[in-house]
Amino acid sequence: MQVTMHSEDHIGYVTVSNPPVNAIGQAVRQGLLEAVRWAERSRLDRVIICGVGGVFAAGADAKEFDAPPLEPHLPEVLNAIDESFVPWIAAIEGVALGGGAEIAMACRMRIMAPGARIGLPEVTLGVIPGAGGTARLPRLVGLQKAVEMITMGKPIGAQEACSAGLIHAVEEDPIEAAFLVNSEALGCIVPTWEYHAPAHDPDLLHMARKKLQAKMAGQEAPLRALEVIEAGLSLPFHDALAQERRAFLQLKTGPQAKALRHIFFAQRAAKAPEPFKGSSASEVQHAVVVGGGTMGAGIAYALLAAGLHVTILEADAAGLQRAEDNIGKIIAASLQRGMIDAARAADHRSRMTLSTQYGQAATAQVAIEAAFEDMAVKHDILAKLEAVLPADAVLATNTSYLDVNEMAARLMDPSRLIGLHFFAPAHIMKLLEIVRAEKSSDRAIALGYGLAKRLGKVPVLAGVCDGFIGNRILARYREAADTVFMDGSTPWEVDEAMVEFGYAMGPYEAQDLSGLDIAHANRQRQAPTRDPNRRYIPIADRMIELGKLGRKTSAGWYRYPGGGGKVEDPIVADLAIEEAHFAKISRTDYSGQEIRQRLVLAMINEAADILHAGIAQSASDIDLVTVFGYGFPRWRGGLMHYADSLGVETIVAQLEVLAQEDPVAWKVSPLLRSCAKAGQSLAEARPK
Ligand code: 3H9
Repeated sequence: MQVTMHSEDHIGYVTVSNPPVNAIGQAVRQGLLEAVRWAERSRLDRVIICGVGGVFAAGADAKEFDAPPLEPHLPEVLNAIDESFVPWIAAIEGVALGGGAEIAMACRMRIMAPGARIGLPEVTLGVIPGAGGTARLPRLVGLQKAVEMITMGKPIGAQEACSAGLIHAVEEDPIEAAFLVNSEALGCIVPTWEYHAPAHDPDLLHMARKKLQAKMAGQEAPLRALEVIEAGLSLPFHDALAQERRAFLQLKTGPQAKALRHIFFAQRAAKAPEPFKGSSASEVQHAVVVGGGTMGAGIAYALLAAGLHVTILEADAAGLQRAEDNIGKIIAASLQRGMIDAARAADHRSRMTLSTQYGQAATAQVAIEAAFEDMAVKHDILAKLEAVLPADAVLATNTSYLDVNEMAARLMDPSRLIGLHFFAPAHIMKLLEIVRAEKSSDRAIALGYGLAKRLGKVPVLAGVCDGFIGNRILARYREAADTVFMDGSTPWEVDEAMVEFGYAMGPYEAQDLSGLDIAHANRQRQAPTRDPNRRYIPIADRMIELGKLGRKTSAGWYRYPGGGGKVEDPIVADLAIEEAHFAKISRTDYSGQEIRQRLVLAMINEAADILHAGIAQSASDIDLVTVFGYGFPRWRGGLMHYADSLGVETIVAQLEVLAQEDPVAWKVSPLLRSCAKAGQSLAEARPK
């Protein structure tokens, strides 16, 4: 039974029981409808509805969204609650999200526990509220707040909900408080559907539309939600519901909703697979981070925030000072943004030790090396760590590109080394690539997964290769961008094309942010092993000669006069013209569509090779990497999901056309070919 009911002294208690989050599927809807009839038949004074497990309800069961909707539909269930002569009170603990919030809004009264959250996050799943949210919320909180909550999808806390008029009270024990509500007072509250809709406000709606067009470009649901709210203002309540429902059903089966559901469930499925389950990471009390630069400081902060004792090792006093400053800046920024309070900041500091003495690492259960990308430096650090840490402690390297097998080979016990590849800023970015070297033990990998869980990261297992999963795809993306640039475009045209695709910024602006010197160092490292038949684009090297290293030098692919906003730089555009001239290339004009096609195909082709070689375990892992580490638009579902939406056969055909231009760069991945031949999607493909 997913909805249970009982009564005591004319008060009905209805409990939604579908753990862990009380998602509202068909059985819950049916149970609620029966509860309405039961309460009316029993002539109850009131019904108090809550959820089991300290959660009210996380919304409609998104697992049902791929199938046609089954009766009873949530809008009719909620109308029955709203229109019933027995008043319902929502006693909200944990979360009331999406359909959960819509149930609460159909109740006559809402009481929330102090730590609970309520919201309509449907747009984050590519849909809009489909059970009256766009009609009931504006009636309860006014147009401005409703537009903000529905189009941005961000839940709010109990106090804010109370101030906004969405709920009636904040109480430690909402069920007890609902029991104590005076019957007469309850009887005076007007059912939500009888409230008047707020007045139409063209200026407010215009501003909201402009904001969404800028902030959520490309995404259908937020703008659609706005249209539905607006149209609903001038319609009778039930007509407003009907037009909302039509839009919800249409979006639910559309590509963006499918893509967002895919990422939602892929993220939740990113857990330790069988041999790596049962990690001892929960026992990790003390972690070591070697190197307090930007990366090391971010990692250290993430570990501190997870409650660990953290020792940061640096080479000398200057290094220690830099580490302290870097971590201090993160703590200050977290304080400023209200993410932590002063007590928590003090607690973080109390668990942090800065030292140049490796002896301080002697009690640690895990050490993460986050030093300079130089193999000799890494060997030296890992050897020192191995000498002082307990024999069963796990060693990890945060290298972005270097060979983890080579690092392991110098250790006395290579099985204890794994890669833990964090992404900058490491305390914020969700992705964690767990790199399995040839000799990494299952136990060490399991600890990586366990640590990811404690840190709230999305773990993805990667094999050893240059750049692992993410940076290897990134290298191909940049190579394709440079080729397009040299052969006819400008960096700003390339960036614009990719922003139109859905990236927050294009490859050139992003590189300006991270610094051109890092990619340069990589190119130099790769030079001896580079395929001599592969075309090499020298423009980025010219940028280094000119001292254009990105934002840090106020000039990179763009200029940043006075450290401010970006400005196109004709000198940079001229570099491509010069290099094309030297290489005797006649340049072509690429359309935005052609640019996008080349850059995205290059990534898909490389990702297919990565999957084929077993560097990634599944297409869905690559989706997580691209979305959570590299800004691939979430609403496209990640790189491989997007590829499947294009169709593998189409991709192969398009790559074959490009291969006529350059058979080396556009050599079709064998995995793509075999999938096309077998009529298989990339989601179904597994490493060879
Ligand atoms: C909607 O409501 C539409 C309506 O307007 C109209 C209807 C007509 N469905 O995240 P967690 C699963 S749209 C199915 O790891 P947490 C999740 O997959 C919906 N399953 O826990 C996982 O399963 P597993 C609007 C769901 O504590 C387990 O629950 N609502 C759903 O970190 C635990 O989840 C939303 O968008 C769902 N709706 O976070 C809210 N939600 O154990 C979406 C969760 O097998 N949910 N699961 O891996 C969330 O934001 C978070 O899950 C929540 C808990 C904050 C609730």
